[in-house]
Amino acid sequence: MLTLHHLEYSQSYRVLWLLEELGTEYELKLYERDKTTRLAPADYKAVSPLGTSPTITDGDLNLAETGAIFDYVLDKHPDSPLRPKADSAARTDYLFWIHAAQGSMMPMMLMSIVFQMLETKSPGIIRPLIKAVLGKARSAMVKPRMKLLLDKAEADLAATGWFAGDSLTAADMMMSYPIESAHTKGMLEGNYPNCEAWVERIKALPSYQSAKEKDGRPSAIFQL
Ligand SMILES: N[C@@H](CCC(=O)N[C@@H](CS)C(=O)NCC(=O)O)C(=O)O
Repeated sequence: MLTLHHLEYSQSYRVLWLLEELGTEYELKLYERDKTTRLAPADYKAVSPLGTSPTITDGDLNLAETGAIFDYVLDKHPDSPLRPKADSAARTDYLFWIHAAQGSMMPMMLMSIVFQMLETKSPGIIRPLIKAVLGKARSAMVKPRMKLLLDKAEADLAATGWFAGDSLTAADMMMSYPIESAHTKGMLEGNYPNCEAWVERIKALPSYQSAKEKDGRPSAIFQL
């Protein structure tokens, strides 16, 4: 049976949500973060090929990377509407957002976290210099790219309230981590009503709620 190795406070909740929405049978193994480093503990590192969460095992298979896990699970449910068919009208938007989530939004979020770490952990004497350099990188790259992505998300959600087609797909699930993170950071307030409404829409879904219950903790956004 498929086992989801789920690290607390991590983007692994998206896989949990996918499994709950599909109503498929699976086993859930919860792991706590290392109290000092906040990274995955040694037993998690041992089970995951990259040491990162999410990771699934299924018989001899051992698979990391959220996108790869989504495709593996969806391949086992070929008729699920969560992945619009190749010839459907929703397919292009589906492909765009499922890849933009991991390929464009998550890297910007990761850069923000790393910049923040560099600022807080750099020695006091050079901190003002580090802050000034990182501030420039933020203004030149991170903020404008995030704005373009959020503007497009806002425009695309206007049509149906979903990222691809007129119902929930795996693209919405993949986008949940970056958009909820932006929401938690106050980046949506005032400017992105469609994104804010979408956050409320996904939170109301029974599968999202049961995933959060199984997660057992509020998903802390922006952790490495
Ligand atoms: N691109 C990877 C990123 C995985 C990742 O960085 N996961 C974080 C949790 S949000 C993690 O495992 N952190 C703990 C660690 O690196 O030890 C994916 O989508 O699966």
